[in-house]
Amino acid sequence: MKQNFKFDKDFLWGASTSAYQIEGAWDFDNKGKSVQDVKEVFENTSDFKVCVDHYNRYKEDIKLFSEMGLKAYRFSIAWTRILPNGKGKSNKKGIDFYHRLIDECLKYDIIPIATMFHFDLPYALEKEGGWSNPATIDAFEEFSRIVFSEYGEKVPYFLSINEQNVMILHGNVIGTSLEQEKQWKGLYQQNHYMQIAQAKATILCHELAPNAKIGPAPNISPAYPKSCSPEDYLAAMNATAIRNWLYLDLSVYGQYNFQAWNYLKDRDYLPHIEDGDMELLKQAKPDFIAVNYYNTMTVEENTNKEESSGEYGDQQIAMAEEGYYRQVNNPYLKETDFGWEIDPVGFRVTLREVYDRYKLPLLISENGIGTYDKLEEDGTIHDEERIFYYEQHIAQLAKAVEDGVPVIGYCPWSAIDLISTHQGIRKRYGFVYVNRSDEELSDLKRYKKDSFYWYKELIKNRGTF
Ligand code: BGP
Repeated sequence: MKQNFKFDKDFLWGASTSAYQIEGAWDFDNKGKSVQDVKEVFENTSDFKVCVDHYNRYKEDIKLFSEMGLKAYRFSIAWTRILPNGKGKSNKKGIDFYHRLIDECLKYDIIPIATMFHFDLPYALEKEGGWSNPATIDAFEEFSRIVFSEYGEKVPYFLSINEQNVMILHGNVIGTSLEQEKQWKGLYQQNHYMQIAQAKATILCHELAPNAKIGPAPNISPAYPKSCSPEDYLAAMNATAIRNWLYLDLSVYGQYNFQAWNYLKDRDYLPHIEDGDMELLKQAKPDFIAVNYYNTMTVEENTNKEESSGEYGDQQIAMAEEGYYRQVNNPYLKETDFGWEIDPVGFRVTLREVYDRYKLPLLISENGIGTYDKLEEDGTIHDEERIFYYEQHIAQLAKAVEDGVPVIGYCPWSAIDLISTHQGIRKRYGFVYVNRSDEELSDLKRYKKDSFYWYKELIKNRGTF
């Protein structure tokens, strides 16, 4: 396979991680507990207490990223390191850690891209109602104020909230909906509050860190109709409105997508909206959209009353909605070992569709494949499946750029092995292998996978291969 299109010199070839999946040191240096620290992990998977110990080994890791040639590193800031209780007294040790991390990136000319909230709500706030309590909006504003005043001069790109749509639709799997909200109506209220919090942070960023840019980071999956029947096409429209545009229309245009709104109304899930909320949402103008892309959906008409998301807690949530859509497998697509459909062309489709709707520059904040990697006796890891996956996706990314989509950068998931949201460390994503398993911490030694050398070469050649 060949890819001849040369990306712009300034294109941000990067890689991503998130605090609770990589840092460990869950109770070091006054860090407060987050919902991720208290959640019950799935059977036979690691908890998030040590992860790959990046908190203590960030220097070694960033050195490796620099050796790989990364131009950008997307990480997340743990709210509970900055404000252990989610609000109130701040923690100097936590604030200093991210200064050190950012400075270490800058030392190697790696551009820091910071996500402000990546699934790790402070547990102290969760106990007071979490995102169901509007006071969490004020806490997020307080946290944002510290983030922008501390790091706003050094960090050129902030991502406000990671995958808000996944937190609403699959919060039971990633552990973001714990005790508080088990009902759809309540979840859509949370969604509204989170959007308000995000809008406030966006406005604040422009005020306090005028040189920085900020954008939301949803997970976008376009929907294909299973057949060319008009009913299936309509089902695809319903599915994308409910899964994607509900969120992005609020973040970018400050308005509820009318198709999603009709669904919320029909199901009696409409949120309560305070006076002034919609004006505030409109006032907040993101500078770009960060897109996490893994796969697409394929859907068909659904007239079966039995097939709906129903009660919260069912793992099938959002897979089917009677009267709207039913998700089905796509026979044209292969799957990863973990059952995720692989759709490189869908990546190009996604980028075109998102840009067409919102006309904002895009930053790919996640894309990648979870595999069972094997450390060989001689310290090598032959992850050709990952290389093949990236080749196919980068080729489509190049086509999207050629189509005219302005893409600022590509930060695949993940820079280094870390703990998956719910499938442990056996599901590896990194360019760097970390010697540990779900059962044993071992020595946590780092090894370069074949994909590490491959990505290095690709970056050097500005995306050609
Ligand atoms: C995204 C999340 C990441 C990450 C990735 C892979 O949804 O933003 O935190 O983990 O997906 O998913 P998983 O870890 O479930 O394999």
